[in-house]
Amino acid sequence: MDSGALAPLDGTEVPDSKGEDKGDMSETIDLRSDTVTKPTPEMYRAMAEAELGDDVLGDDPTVKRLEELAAEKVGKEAALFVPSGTMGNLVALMTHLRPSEEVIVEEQAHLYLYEANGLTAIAGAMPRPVRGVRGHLRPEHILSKLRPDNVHFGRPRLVCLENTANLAGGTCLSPEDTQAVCATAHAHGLAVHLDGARIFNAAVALGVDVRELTGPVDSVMFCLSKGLCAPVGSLLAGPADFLAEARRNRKRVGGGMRQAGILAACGIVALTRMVDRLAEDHENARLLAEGLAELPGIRVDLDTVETNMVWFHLDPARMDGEAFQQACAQRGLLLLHRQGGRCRAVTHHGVTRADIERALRIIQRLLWESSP
Ligand code: TLP
Repeated sequence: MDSGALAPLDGTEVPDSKGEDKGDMSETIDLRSDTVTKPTPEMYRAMAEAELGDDVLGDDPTVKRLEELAAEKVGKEAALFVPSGTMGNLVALMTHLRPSEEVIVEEQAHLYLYEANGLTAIAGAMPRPVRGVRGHLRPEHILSKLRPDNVHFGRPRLVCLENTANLAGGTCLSPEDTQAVCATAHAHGLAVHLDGARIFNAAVALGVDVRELTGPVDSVMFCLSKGLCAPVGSLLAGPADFLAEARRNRKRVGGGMRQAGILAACGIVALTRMVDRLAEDHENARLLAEGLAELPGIRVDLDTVETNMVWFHLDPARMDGEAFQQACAQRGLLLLHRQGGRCRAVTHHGVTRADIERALRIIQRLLWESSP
């Protein structure tokens, strides 16, 4: 990184704000999530030109093209366009499980903690959470949750993976580890669903074809509306008979859309044009993480910064997390404080290297001003 961007603070220096972090709010830097990305100009053109039909009647050619393209990209027989990642996961759970069956899931998984309990409330499943390694399940975690067949127990049916693992820092699960955990699950009669909301970030970071990460799983959900910049939409992919049933479950939860080709058109641009550039987001996240690691009162585990997320810890003795989030926002920097000083910043298409350098200056100055 540019060494001038962030001079070390020894407690006596006043960081050079160059005016950017005081009053110039013309450009807000939004690091709350990659979900804030807007459609690209090419997407707007694709929307305007999309051929449309009623997709619930099977008539929308653009949705069909997107579903075929998506299935091919992740190496599955079929795919289904759904409005959100949450619905994609929910429909997958409804299709894999009957009520009361058990799901082995990492204890910080998004579909366990951040999807309003659709897992239990709608799919009727029983979660069996287990702490993994940097957000990922290994074969031994699956084995630790298996119990002998007994009238007292529900039946284990499904393992859920998440790649990248959001709450663990955006960490990747490698092809080898995916293979190993799926082999163990399958050997014990369990299916595997992958929440691959950011699976293309993982593929780009690991330098592998995404099929190496999706091949071993039975179903995969991935999002178009995060780093890939589409305004709306996710895909659920898997075997054709599974997808036929999933289509019925999507209808059941109100996810049948009509002229959805207008959205699918953006999805086609997302999948064909926006994947390779994710590497830029990963570089910016690294720059941010390394800069933050130099600041007093902030801890970052640099080993977890593998993709476009930076989770960091702000020492509450230095500054309260909520106050930090608000003060950053007042200076034109949006990021998220979760709890207890745990904060998240996510890089994406709308954020440049210069934005990251400015973000670091804003935080540096804020911490300097709040120092005792
Ligand atoms: N995650 C959002 C928030 O819900 C936290 C974000 O800003 O990161 N799986 C994973 C791993 C996700 O991170 C998300 C969204 C989803 C599923 C759900 O996708 P959507 O928002 O499309 O329902």
